[in-house]
Amino acid sequence: MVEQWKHVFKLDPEKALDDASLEALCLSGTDAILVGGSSGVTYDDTVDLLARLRRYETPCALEITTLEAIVPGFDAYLVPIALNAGDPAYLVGQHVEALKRYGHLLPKDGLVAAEGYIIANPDCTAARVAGVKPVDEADIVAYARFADRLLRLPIVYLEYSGTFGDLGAAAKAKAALGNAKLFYGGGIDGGEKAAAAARVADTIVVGNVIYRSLADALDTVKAAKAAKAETA
Ligand code: 1GP
Repeated sequence: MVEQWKHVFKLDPEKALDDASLEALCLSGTDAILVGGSSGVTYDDTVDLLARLRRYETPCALEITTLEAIVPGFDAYLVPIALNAGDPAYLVGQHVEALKRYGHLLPKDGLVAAEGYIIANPDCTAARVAGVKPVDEADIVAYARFADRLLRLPIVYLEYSGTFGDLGAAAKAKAALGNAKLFYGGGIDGGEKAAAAARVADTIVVGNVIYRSLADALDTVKAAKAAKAETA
C-alpha cells in the first residue's frame, strides 16, 4: 500500500478540522491520510479523528510518535526512526519501550513499516524534540544510503516540516536509494511546490497548509498527480 502512495495528507489529531474540510480532504483523490503530530498527540484525539475518517474509504495510517496514542483500527502503522536524532531515545529507545508493551500485538504482515527520518529543518518541533544534528546535502545522501542499503528500511522520509526544503538534496537522496521510497514533507503550500516536490520524491506529504488554506491544500493533489504522470 505505502509503496503506491504519491500524495498524502498528514492530519494532526490535536488540531481542529471541521467535517466539511475533512470530507473534502478524504474525497480529494489523495492516496492516504496519515495521522500524526510531533507533540501533544493523545489517545482520545486520535480515536476521535480515526472514527471521523472511517466514514470514507481513503486509507488511513497512523504515524506513531507517542506510546500513549497507539490506537487500533488503522490500515497501516508507520514508525519513525529519527536517523539524525541527538537523543538516542528517538533512534531506538522509545521503539524498544513500545515493543516491550505492545510487541505481542505487532502483526506479522505488511501493516507496520519503519520510516528512516532525516530531519532537515532544525527549527521544527520534531527537531527540537529529538535534538537533531544539523544535516547538509552530503549528510542527507549518506543517511538515505544508511537507511536503504544498511537498515533496509522501506521508507526514507526527508522532513523539512514547516519550511520548503532543498529539492536538490532530495533529488540526490532519491538517486542514492535502491528499494526504499522517498517521502518528502515540508512547506508544500499549494500546487506549484507540490508539483516540484512530486517530480523528485516518490511520495509527498502535505500538512500545515490544510489548517491555513483548504483550497491550497486541495490543489496539491492534482498538481502532484500531474507532475508524477509527466515523469512516469
Ligand atoms: C510534517 O512533513 C510533514 O511532518 C508536512 O510538513 O506541515 O510543512 O506541510 P508541512
